[in-house]
Amino acid sequence: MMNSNFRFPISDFRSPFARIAKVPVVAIPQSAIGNRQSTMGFTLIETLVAAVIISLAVLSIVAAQQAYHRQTDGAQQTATALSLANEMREMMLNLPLDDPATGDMTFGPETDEWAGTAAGSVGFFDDLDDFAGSSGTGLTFNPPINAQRQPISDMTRWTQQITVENVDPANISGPAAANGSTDLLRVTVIVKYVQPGATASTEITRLSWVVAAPQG
Ligand SMILES: [Ca+2]
Ligand SMILES: [Ca+2]
Repeated sequence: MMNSNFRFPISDFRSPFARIAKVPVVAIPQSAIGNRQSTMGFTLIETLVAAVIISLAVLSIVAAQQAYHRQTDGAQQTATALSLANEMREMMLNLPLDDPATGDMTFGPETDEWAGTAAGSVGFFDDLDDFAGSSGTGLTFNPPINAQRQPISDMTRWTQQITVENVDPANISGPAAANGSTDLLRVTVIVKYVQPGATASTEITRLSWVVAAPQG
């Protein structure tokens, strides 16, 4: 018969979870939990600030690209304009100051050299002052022409404006002298361009040089 006084000492009991139960519990400060939570997402303010910074960066890049393209376009236009001015200069290099047939009798194209337009007459010109045109004030070529006096038909936005004038030998960069009054001719080629979206042309470059009559 079982002794009813038997008592199992509960302190001697060893359950399988006893070791786990003895693992010390480390308390985590609330402040640490709070910091960790703050790194797990962005507030609305942070998102807005980031969006503004990114927008400013994108705008800066776009502005820099536009400035670069403007600079590149300007350099290309200047190079093209200089090339067109040089075409004109090359064409005129070997022309005398006076007409081979009539001498200095006519400042401008001789009668049989003017066909009504600059483009139609330029093939007949055989002295420098012919380029003063029938009015004596110069000629305009649009489309521009090359050194062989042919129109460059795919460059209709470009214009060569040429003036030929006598100058005082003591002041070759000064005001023009009366037509036919000196043995020095100043030739000026102004190259203009109609920018995309514009209706009027603007000057891109100009080239000017002085030619003296041969001595003797
Ligand atoms: Ca002539
Ligand atoms: Ca002439």
